Amino acid sequence: MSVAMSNCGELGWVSDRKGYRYTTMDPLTNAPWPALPPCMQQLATEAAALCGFAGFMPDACLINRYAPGTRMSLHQDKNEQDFSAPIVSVSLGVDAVFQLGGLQRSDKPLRMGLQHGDVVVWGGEDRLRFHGVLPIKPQQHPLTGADRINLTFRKAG
Ligand SMILES: O=C(O)CCC(=O)C(=O)O
Ligand SMILES: [Mn+2]
Repeated sequence: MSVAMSNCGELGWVSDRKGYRYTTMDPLTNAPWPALPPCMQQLATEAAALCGFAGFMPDACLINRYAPGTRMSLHQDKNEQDFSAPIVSVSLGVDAVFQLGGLQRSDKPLRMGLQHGDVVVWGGEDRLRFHGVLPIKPQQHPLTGADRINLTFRKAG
């Protein structure tokens, strides 16, 4: 079982039999991705600015849904055009353990507990750090049940 994904914003991250890429259209509906709600864009822009990345304007918001037992293995976000823009990641629902590694896959990652409402920003010299999420433990959250929702804001294009 893997993480379920959708998107909002101008560009969406798609991973399917044809590989992975950013697209302007949702391949399931053949329609553009829903617009990024202004309040969400504002949250991402303000969080980035608080961390020293003024003027961050995301054009992509990946929505990941983690059911119990699902994980995201260590990876780099490196399919965006411009690595000077940070990544802003918002956690909702049940708790998770985030792994923040180094610039080599073999670097030992730090483990950080993430709870509903937590926001993680990484950019600058840390933009290409490996990161991932350990398998989600069975638990309940009043808003999302057993699931974790993660919103990842990026400047992709
Ligand atoms: O779920 C998370 O906290 C991280 C998600 C992530 O790294 C990604 O979608 O590329
Ligand atoms: Mn990532």
